[in-house]
Amino acid sequence: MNSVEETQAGGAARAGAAATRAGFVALIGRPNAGKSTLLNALVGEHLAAVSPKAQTTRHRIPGFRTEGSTQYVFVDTPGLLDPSYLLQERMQETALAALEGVDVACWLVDHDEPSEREEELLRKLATRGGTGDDALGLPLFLLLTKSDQVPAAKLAARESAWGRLSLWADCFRLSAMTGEGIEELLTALRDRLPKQPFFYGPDDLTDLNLRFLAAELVREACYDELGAEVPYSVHVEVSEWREPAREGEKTLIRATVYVERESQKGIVIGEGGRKLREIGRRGRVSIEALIGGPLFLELRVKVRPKWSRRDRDLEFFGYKR
Ligand SMILES: Nc1nc2c(ncn2[C@@H]2O[C@H](COP(=O)(O)OP(=O)(O)OP(=O)(O)O)[C@@H](O)[C@H]2O)c(=O)[nH]1
Ligand SMILES: [Mg+2]
Repeated sequence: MNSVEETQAGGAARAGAAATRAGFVALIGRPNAGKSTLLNALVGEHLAAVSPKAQTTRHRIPGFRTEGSTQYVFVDTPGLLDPSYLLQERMQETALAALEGVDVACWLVDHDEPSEREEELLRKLATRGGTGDDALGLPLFLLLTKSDQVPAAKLAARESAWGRLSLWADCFRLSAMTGEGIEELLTALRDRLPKQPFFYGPDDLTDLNLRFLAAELVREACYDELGAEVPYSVHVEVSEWREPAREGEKTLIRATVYVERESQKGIVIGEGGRKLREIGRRGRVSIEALIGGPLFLELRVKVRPKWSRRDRDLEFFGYKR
């Protein structure tokens, strides 16, 4: 995958006579704020894993939306928190690195007021690129999410508490469920994107590969099916992907669900293999929607002790520094 900076440098070099606008928009915020749900709504495809459990996203997930002469490159990120073990540290690094080179950062909130740490980060971002007189500043949009489930009075109080920071280029009340605010957000973002050629084909939705996306959907199924703690110990790798040889045949995907302890392996498999079958069924349905055809999904479970706390395992699984 190209880094944002490399891609943007290429884009800028080709700019000039461009009649198009294109640019990068980061979605950042606390875990569970609704970033991945919004990314999927903006792109119109279930690219990013979503779950009611916090800390679902672990990687930078780009999703594209091309509309007429505008190309939005949205970047979903892991939720920002105080890391307490190595995987969480990697997730924070990934989220902050995803802000490099973006044109706009959307700060998503589903909570009432900023913490000191959040305020500090946002102030830093708002003056990104310099200090004093040459401060460039990253345009920050405040997105109050889940507006369909928050009473209007509460949303208004939330808006004024966050508004007091006086850092915002714009503010929106949004619901990824009803679509409230999405068109308004897109219009405001468009005006902030540089006039330059598209970075990707107009039909492209992401530059992530299908193996990665499929593994994420199996992991999402694990979040749905497994109790409180186990999903945090789950990593999924696709080991084999076989396209159908003939029309009417199924795609074959073999994937491994890694956990950290023998007891977790038992939980993932479940009595008589029932849990794993249900994870497989959910994962298959999501992946079939993504690839647009029938799938045979084979899962197995392996223990990799304490992988979420070990540097070498994290690197092996692609959680890069
Ligand atoms: N009612 C309602 N629920 C929402 C909305 N957006 C997200 N949710 C729910 O909020 C929960 C968290 O959503 P995610 O999109 O996974 O949140 P996230 O910010 O990506 O979370 P992390 O990846 O953990 O940082 C899920 O249960 C979503 O279904 C919304 O607009 N309305
Ligand atoms: Mg997410």
